[in-house]
Amino acid sequence: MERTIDQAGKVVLRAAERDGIGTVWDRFEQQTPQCGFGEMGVCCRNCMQGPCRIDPFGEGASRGTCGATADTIVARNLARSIAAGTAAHAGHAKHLAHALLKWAEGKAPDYPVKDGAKLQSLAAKLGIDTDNKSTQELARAVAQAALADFSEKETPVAWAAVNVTQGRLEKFLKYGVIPTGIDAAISEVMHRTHYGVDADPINLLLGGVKCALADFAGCHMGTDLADVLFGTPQPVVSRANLGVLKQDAVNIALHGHNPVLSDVIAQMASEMNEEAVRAGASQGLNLVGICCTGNEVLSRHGIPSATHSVSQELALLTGAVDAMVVDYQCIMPSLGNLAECLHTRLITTMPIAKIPGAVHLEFKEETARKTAKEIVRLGIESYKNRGSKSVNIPPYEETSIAGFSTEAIVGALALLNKDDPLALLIDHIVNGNIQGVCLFAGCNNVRVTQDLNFVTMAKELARQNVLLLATGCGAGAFARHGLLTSAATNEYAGFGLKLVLTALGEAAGLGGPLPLVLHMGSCVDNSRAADVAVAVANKLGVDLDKLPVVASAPEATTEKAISIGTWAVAAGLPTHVGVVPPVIGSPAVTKVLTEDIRDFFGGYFIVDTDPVSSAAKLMEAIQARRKGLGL
Ligand code: SF4
Ligand code: MSK
Repeated sequence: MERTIDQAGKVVLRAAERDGIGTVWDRFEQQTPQCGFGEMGVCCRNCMQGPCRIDPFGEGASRGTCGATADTIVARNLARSIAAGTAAHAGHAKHLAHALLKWAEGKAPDYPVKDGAKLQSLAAKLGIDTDNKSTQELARAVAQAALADFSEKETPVAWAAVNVTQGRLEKFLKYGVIPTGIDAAISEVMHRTHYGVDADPINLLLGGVKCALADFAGCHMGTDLADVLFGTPQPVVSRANLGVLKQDAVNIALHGHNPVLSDVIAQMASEMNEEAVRAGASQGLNLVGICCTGNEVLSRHGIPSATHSVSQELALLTGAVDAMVVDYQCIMPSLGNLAECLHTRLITTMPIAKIPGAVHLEFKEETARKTAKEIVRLGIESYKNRGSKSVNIPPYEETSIAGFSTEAIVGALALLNKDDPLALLIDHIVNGNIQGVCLFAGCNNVRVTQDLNFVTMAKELARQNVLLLATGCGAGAFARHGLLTSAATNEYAGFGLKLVLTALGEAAGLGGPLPLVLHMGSCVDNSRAADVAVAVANKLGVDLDKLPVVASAPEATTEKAISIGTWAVAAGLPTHVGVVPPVIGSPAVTKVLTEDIRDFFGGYFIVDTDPVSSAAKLMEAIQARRKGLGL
């Protein structure tokens, strides 16, 4: 299997092979063949009588030592994955809530509210009285409301309840899946999957859905609070791929997730450029992004993205990265070894995420700018150590237009219909210029030729006039292949889609269409796509499960992707996954996820590893929804 279709990645991989340096792809090969029990989800380690494994072919054990069946074990494992994904998104959101609260209390002066209008509208949405309140008072009230959403309470998690349609909320209440605390939902999953608690697979799956809705709340809170603190993204033109690294610059890669760290470093960069030049870097300081941190700083500062997800090691292997600064999530431990072999300083910053081989510089909101300065200085020092060592920067980079927040999309629509922006989108869906909407999300996965599924599916769907949105490392895949550009719209969009994107792009002064794929941000920013769908549903007076809107994670990897996929299904969307998740050891659970769950929520999983037939299945789902609406 080819490792990647990305030209830049191929160049660095060839060099790594020549030099005998192993990467994620080599380590994956060493792992194969992987354990079939694990792959099918029928291995249980939830107590010390285990590990137990069920023979899915009926020739060996059909129950674990305690009597758990394959159905119970698969459902328990899935619920635990959702809880882990939720914990990650929720941890990210909680971190932002603390930063906002500390600023409101005068303890973190480096985090002034940047988008006061968003703070106002967010407070109003949460039912907080905004009259005669200063920005500090409102910030404190919103941060307290956010933190209150984590523990168990009598009422639903606010960020889940206020961000869905009334119909969805009623459905969630009916099935008992509305969470009453984000952390409480995570802890409930850990409790019910402990030895000897919940054994009913359907009940366990509903517990997983409840936790996934806590994940939705965490994602939405993460987006909202980041916008309040750092500004709501607006379209920005930048570049993407390893070619954005510069030979004669101090290259500092920002990797991980939370803008609490990366945005402050981005704010400091211009102040420290001279220092880099004085250290001998004629091109000064060059910040680049990796993974979702890359998406955050791209959307708000136009900082170019070097790479994402499965190819993160390749950035270091260019030899041009002087420092890589990380916070948490999706950071491969292998970066520590690589950094030790190169001149690169890998800098960890969070007490919960230390990596052997890295230097740890703890980042605290109270002293954010000071620590950011120290971090950048480490990068400058490291550049001096690079000396005359040769670098291998592949000459590949693409233009990428990002920053399509919900507000930016509505703003673009308002250029053509200022009184009723959404009506324009709905008209084009009704007249068929836009057949439907597909949100691409999630990571790259070493099991899939990097970017192949994303790119193939996007081209297939665009040709059939599907409006494409993207977040996370998926958006990065599109960036690497030039699909976040007007040129891509001209080349790949069907007639109707091109018509709409051209009218919008020209009204926005782009001199051409909007990009083929609208980059909405990082993985928490899937909430932005949900907001667009909820607004359209409310305007049409139908629930989300009636809309011709689908989602896809064609190269999913992380537990976060599992939680997002689950809330997308609960929101009523047909949701494609291009990697077989570890559930097929239970035909019953597999059937619930791909068929029966539709009777509960309207959404369902489509699992297909072939990008062409996957696109066809999503198109089929879109057509069925259109038919249901009488279109
Ligand atoms: Fe085995 Fe049951 Fe323990 Fe799981 S919980 S390891 S199935 S005995
Ligand atoms: S970083 S969760 S590899 S999208 Fe959000 Fe990328 Fe997936 Fe991590």
